[in-house]
Order: sequence, then C-alpha cells, then structure tokens
Amino acid sequence: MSNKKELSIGLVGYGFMGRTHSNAFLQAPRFFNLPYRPVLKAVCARNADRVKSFAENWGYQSVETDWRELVARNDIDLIDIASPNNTHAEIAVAAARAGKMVLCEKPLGRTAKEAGTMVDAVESAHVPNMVWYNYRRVPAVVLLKKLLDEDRFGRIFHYRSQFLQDWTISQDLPQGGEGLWRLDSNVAGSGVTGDLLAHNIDMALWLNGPITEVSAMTETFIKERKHNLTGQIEPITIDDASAFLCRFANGSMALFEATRYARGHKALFTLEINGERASASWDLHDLHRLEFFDHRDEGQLRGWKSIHITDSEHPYMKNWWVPGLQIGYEHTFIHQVADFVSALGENRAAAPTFRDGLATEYVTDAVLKSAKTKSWEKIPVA
Ligand code: SOE
Repeated sequence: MSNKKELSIGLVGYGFMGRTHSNAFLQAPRFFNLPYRPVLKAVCARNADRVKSFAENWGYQSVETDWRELVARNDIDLIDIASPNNTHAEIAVAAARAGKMVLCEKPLGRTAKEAGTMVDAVESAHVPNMVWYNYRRVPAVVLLKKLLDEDRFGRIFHYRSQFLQDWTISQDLPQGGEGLWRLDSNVAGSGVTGDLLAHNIDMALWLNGPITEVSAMTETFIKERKHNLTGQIEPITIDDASAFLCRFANGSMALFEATRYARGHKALFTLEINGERASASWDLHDLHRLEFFDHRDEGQLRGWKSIHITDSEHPYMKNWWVPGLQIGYEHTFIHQVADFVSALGENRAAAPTFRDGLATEYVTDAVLKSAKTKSWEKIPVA
C-alpha cells in the first residue's frame, strides 16, 4: 500500500455513475503518479441492503443511508455526487458549506439557476470542485484540443455535433425510479438537452469557445408513460429530441442534435470541426480514432487521415499499455480523477469546474427556452 497522503472519498449514489466513479478512484493511482491516494471511505444511498453490497463489491470502508450524515463526517475530504439530478444542488451546497471538496455528475443542476447556487457555494467556501463531463478526457478529443490550440485549423467556420440514442422508443418503457428517472422532468430537469446535449455543449465550449446565441426545437414523441413510483400513467414533459443552431463568439456557426429516437444508434456522440486550413472529426463509437484533414499537405497526397490514438506520444496513452492497444469509456473517468488529483497537488483548479458547468447550463436553458419562444436566445456569460 502506498504511503501517499490519503484523499477520503464519500460517494452519494450507487447507480451506473457510482460504478464508473468508484472504478476511477481505484484505478487512477495505479496508472498515474498522483500526489494523493483516493480512499473509498464511505458510500451513501437510501437502500441499506443494496448500499452494503455495493460497498462490499467496491471496497468502501463504511456506508451511510442519509447523505447529511455523510457530509457531517469529519473523516471525509471529498463528496462525490452520483445521484439523480434533483439531488445535486442540495448535497453540493451542504458539502461546500461543510468545507468538503465536491465532484458532481453532469448536468450540474436541473437549471442554470440551480447550478448558480452550487457555483456560489463552492466559490465562497473556496473548495476544489469539478463536474464529470468525462468525454473531455478521451485521448483523441484531447489531441484535437491540442491541434486547435496550436492553431492548425486557422479561422473556424463550422462546428457540428450529435448525440444519438434509441433506448426510449418503446411506449411500454415506464418513467421514474432507477435509471428511468431520466424520463421524469421533476427529477431530471430536462430530457436529452440536459442529459446528452450537455456533453456536446461542454465539449464544444472547451474546444471552440463561447456560444453567443441559439435557435432550437424540441419534441416529445411519447406524451405519457406509466410512472414506476406511482403506478399511474403520467404525462411526459421532458424533451425526447432536441436540435439547435448557434453562433460562437469566434464567428463560426454550428448545428447540434440529440435524441433517444435514432433507431440503431446507442451512444453515437459525434463532432466535426471545419477550419480554413484543416478539419477534424471524432465519434464515440470509434473513440480511439481522430479523423484529420490538413489542406497544407502536398496536393497529390492530400486526404483524410484516420489517426489511431494509441501511441505513447498521444494524450494519457503512455500511462496505459503499449502502442496500438486501445483503452475505452471507463478510462475517461480514470483520467478525470488523475487530472483532478494532480491539480489538487499543485493547488490548481481542474476543469470543468462548477463555473464551467454553469456555462453549459446557460446554453441548455437557452435551448429549452428558444424551443418554446421559437426565437433566438442570447447566452449570458458564466
Ligand atoms: C443516458 O443514456 C446516458 O447514460 C447519459 O446519462 C450519460 O451522461 C451518457 O454518457 C451516456 O448516456
């Protein structure tokens, strides 16, 4: 066991995200040289039996069934929020007030207003914070960011990005409860705008800078579903599909689309960027490849390159296996922990901070508003 200083984690929530985060806390110090060693101190969820078996499986030292007890413990340094969206703000604000570092699953809040209270709490308590927008840590995407920062693209004209899924097409799928809270707007806040487009927007703001205005449309294809918690047929008020046009501050124009009704697509997150000198594209189903076109290449050999991002000189890859061997989805979370803990050691913030998460929520709020008003909406500065 390493003699590094411990960073004691208190996790809230044991669903899909609780698993990705727990795995990341365990693996990050094994593959990256970090100034602190995350320790799985406690996990909290309401169901006592299930939280106990989750704790046994992942090696948490203790369990809680009330997040307030977890936040009050003085043997916890960091509260990690992986519970449904309607719980994020209250837990984050209490954790920050108790002086804990706070990590939070995306989207930060259900609305920008809610997210704003979370930003105020962590900033006035001066506690390190970060939102789990994990796809920023795909090595191919990090390489794209580097190429953009090196100004290989020149002036940017276009950005386009989609997130396509198909898991809610059946009318028989209920809403509410585990996993399916994503269909209940009281819990989720919104549908694909907050759940999927938020990923596209976070990545776009990071790669291409601020968005200034949006014009959107949304649709709810299935208008009522049985609610798992009440047993009643209840209205569906989330957006099943959402698309918007926008302008970036750098003058580029963009198209974004997310849906859970694209039959055949499971998690097809795509992006393409077109500049004066170069273009690039990436998608999550082939996440270790970056497609790159450089107009400055010699004319007779000019064409799209498909770069396999597995070499030791590619972002993060020297910490993994040997050149040519791939990594995947769970590694994006491991990278996020590694970056957070490294930044902590240097007294720096690790992006995306809560304030960065708020910037995304200004855009998602404006998208939902524009879909209602049928007019262009301006984006405030976070
Ligand atoms: C929804 O299906 C979901 O699990 C999102 O909640 C995640 O953020 C996304 O990464 C994958 O899809």
